[in-house]
Amino acid sequence: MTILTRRAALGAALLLVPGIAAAQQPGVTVAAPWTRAAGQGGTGAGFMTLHNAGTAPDRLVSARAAIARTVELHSHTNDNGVMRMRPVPVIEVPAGGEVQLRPSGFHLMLIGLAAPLRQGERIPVTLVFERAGEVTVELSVESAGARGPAGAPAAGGHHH
Ligand SMILES: [Cu+2]
Repeated sequence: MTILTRRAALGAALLLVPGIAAAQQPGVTVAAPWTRAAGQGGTGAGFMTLHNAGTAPDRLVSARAAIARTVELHSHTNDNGVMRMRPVPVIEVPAGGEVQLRPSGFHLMLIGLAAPLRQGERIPVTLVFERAGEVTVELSVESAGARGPAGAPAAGGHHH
């Protein structure tokens, strides 16, 4: 991958123009946020694609939702054949790139649901980015076994 070298080059470029970089940061956009039906008191998972049109990397540092007691950032790793979720402190969004939150990958974990997530509903969640600040999205609730958002293009597709 060339991301590390590109990051290094961008980092050097930003050092030359301190103060300007932040003002030029167009921020992060979110595509196809969705979740699965889940029961009251249980946990839900949030999935979406984070696009960073900016020239500097950004990081998702936290998230919150009125419907959940707490929202954690999780990764999903294959530990000798056993899939495990674990909290991560941040999710990196590369400059000029994107990161996907999806089943078996990074995701939001909505813990302690105050109400059920019912298919067809939309659940507001506020994402907090290091640079882009707060971005509120609505998770579209799909069926309990869904592998992706309804009506979305194939994985990797873009909404416009
Ligand atoms: Cu999780």
